[in-house]
Amino acid sequence: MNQPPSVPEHVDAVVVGAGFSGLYMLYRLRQLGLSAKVIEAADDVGGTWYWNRYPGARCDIPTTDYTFSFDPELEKEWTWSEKYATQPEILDYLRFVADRHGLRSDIEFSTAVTAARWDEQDKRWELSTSGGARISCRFYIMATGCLSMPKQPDIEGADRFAGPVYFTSRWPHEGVDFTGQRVAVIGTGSSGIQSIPLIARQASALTVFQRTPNFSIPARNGPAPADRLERIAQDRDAYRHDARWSRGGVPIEPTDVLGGTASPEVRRERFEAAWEQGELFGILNVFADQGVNPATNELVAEMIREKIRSTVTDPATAEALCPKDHYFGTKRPCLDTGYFETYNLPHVRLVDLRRQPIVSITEDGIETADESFAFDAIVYATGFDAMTGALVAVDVTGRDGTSLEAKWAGRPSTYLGLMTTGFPNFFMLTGPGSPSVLSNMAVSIEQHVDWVAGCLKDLRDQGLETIEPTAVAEAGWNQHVQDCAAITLHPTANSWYMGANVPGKPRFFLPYIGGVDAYRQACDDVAAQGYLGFRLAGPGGERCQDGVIRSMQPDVAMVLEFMASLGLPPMESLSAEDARAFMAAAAETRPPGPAVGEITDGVIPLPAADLPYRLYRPAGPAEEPRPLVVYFHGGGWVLGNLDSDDPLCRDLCARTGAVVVSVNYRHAPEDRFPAAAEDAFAAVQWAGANAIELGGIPGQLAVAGWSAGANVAAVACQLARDAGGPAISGQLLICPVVDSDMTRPSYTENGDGYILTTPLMRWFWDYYADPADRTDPRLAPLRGNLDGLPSAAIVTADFDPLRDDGLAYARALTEAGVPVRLIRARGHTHTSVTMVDVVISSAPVRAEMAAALSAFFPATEPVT
Ligand code: N01
Repeated sequence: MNQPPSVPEHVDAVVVGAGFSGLYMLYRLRQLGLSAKVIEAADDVGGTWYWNRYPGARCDIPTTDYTFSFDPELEKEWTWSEKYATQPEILDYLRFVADRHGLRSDIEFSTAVTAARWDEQDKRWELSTSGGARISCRFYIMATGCLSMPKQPDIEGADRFAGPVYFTSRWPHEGVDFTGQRVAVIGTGSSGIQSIPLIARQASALTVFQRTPNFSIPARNGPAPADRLERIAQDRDAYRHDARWSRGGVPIEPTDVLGGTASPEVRRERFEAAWEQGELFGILNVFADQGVNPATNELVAEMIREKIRSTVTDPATAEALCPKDHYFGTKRPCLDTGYFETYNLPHVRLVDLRRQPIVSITEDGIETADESFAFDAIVYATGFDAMTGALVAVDVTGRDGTSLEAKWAGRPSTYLGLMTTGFPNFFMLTGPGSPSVLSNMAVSIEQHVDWVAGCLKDLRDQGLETIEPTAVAEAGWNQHVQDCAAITLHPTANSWYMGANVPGKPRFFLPYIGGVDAYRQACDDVAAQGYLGFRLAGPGGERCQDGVIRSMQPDVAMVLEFMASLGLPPMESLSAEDARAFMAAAAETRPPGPAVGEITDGVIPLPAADLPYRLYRPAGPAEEPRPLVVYFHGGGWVLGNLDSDDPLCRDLCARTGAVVVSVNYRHAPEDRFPAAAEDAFAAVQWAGANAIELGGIPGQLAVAGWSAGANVAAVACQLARDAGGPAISGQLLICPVVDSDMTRPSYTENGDGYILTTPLMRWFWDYYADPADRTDPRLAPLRGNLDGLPSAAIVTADFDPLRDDGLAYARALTEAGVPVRLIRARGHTHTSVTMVDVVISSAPVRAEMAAALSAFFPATEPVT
């Protein structure tokens, strides 16, 4: 073995990998005038397209889109021959790009980087290569691809087979002739599904070992689609721009058709159109909610299963090929050419490993629980250690002597999928936490390379040498990546997106699912904000503007964007009447909330006024008494009624199993302070006195409310204590108003843009109460006597002007000795916590509210 030379070669940047990303990175580094070297393990360029040469290998994004856009001349000179080009053609393309830009001279082939160590003294990376060389560089850039580290066979006896063994991901360059052979293929992901029909053409007998059936649609390959070619020809720049600002990196119009509300005809029509089109983003866009709503997802899934059943003639084989254990799209769907038809051939057999698992690979074949099979060759199409495998394969040691592998042992952690704390000047192209594999890789690669190149230029221009994310920024981004995934069905699947295909790998959703467009915006925002969340240092000084680039829940952001797009006048510019009419119209269009056992309306007869109420009884025997919750709706003492908070009341009822009585108290301006407060207390007294008639358990009475409803609920608790009853078990205060002091920071930080605004709060106050009354504890319960109040659960939302009201009340109650459970609605607004079945990310917050309510009644079990 070569001894490492004592003096390392010095360059500005080393790029590992000469695939799509490495080639473009080199091009941009040269443009910046930086010295750069690419280290590539293969003996040619191509990356994934160099290695994956199995029969039938193609891309699954139309090649018109799966292409570089940085060089318009390149686009003129290269024409793709097919809609989905084959692996040899894509490899030729990458060779063409490398030659056209003279990139090869800076690429060292047949060499791997084996170790990389950050030298804190010199602020440089020192790399060791398989050839024994040492290279010192300022910037170390991994362009190693997301699906480049083959998963090792995890099957008993895998090394025992005496015949030839092939991996789709490391296919022999000279090809394989299976003519007349008995062949086994293990694995039915994209690689298996693409290669099986072609292997079947040669093999005398082909046996496919399937552990999980996969969704696949016909690719309908052929000439590049004429409409797309025309759009590109007409205005290439506009087309590429649209791709960059699309959700997936291919310009398509996202549908707003929901599966549940579309007619059967529309459903069928949309599905068949996507089926005919044969494109990944088409079949993922049949319905707007198929990625988040199980019922809608099942509509698409079942239509695909119907296609499988109508294609495969043997019903048992067809059924075994129908995916049923994961939602459509949560594992990468495949595009195929004659895959399901292949099972109609007499020499092709499917072995369902769920029914007869592999016991062992043997010397001459495969033994399952039921049978022994003899084979001449075995093909493994068993996938990759995706997204992290290639990164941790190199022994990368960061600033504190920590290895990347050790840092990521619990889970991969990145800022923007580009960098990771503790590893200065170390960039990952399309790393975990970026859209990467969920997008058109060509678009995502260019975006990453452009961002890194822009960053390196900014560093140089500002006399800075190092860049590294902060722990705060990185944790915030990791959280955002998981928040985006959590509102989808993706985390439910045992997919390689989740790291679930590799035994022992931590289970985390690896790519960023918020969209190429949203992601690009986040990266641009980070740079525009002086590299928010990065620590930068060098002769030009040291600076760090720490922070989190996205802390709002993604579906909350979507709702706000939608609201902004409507261009509505501010609520406070309307009359109370018009504002009520608007609220009523908005309530018409939202989902109803969960079903409950029974809903009845009634009237509470009070001396001052009859108050309408709505009673929600949970499912179960009507005669069985339940805890009782008196609920007060939100609306600033001006708006709201029994309908306005109906979904929330259903949700609380269904989750807690309590009887919920929602009371419509009197409103301003018709009835100003203290009408609402007095009504609330009177309603609680009435409920306490009529608990049995209402189906409640005497002595198990809680109050709850949202916003101004939480205000009157809190006031009712104080009045009940002063009056010596009724006994209240607990108070659930959701984003409460507790004080008239509007100088707390949240009124400024969150004063505008989150539906409830500071001006709107003023409008509410002015309608409800004279300034002279606003320190009265029946209006500002924070100013009241807090001793001896019932236990409280207080919900505060991060993006709520009232956030600090809730926090102040929680603090004050605690100081007064009242048990308080603080529920932080992370990333939420004042309204989003109540948006049942609209804002999916608010469901866990409501689950916590329900748990807190249930805990007020120790004898009852929460309904799960
Ligand atoms: O790998 P996979 P792939 N015993 O992980 C099975 C991209 N790609 O190479 O699902 C038995 O998807 C495993 O079963 P299960 C594309 O993004 C794109 O096919 O884990 N079976 C599964 O069926 C794709 O998603 C293109 O239960 C075992 C299969 O092997 C990604 O690469 C083409 C097993 C692996 O499927 C990976 O695709 C090719 C075991 N021990 C790839 N271990 C296109 O552009 C694993 N399996 C079209």
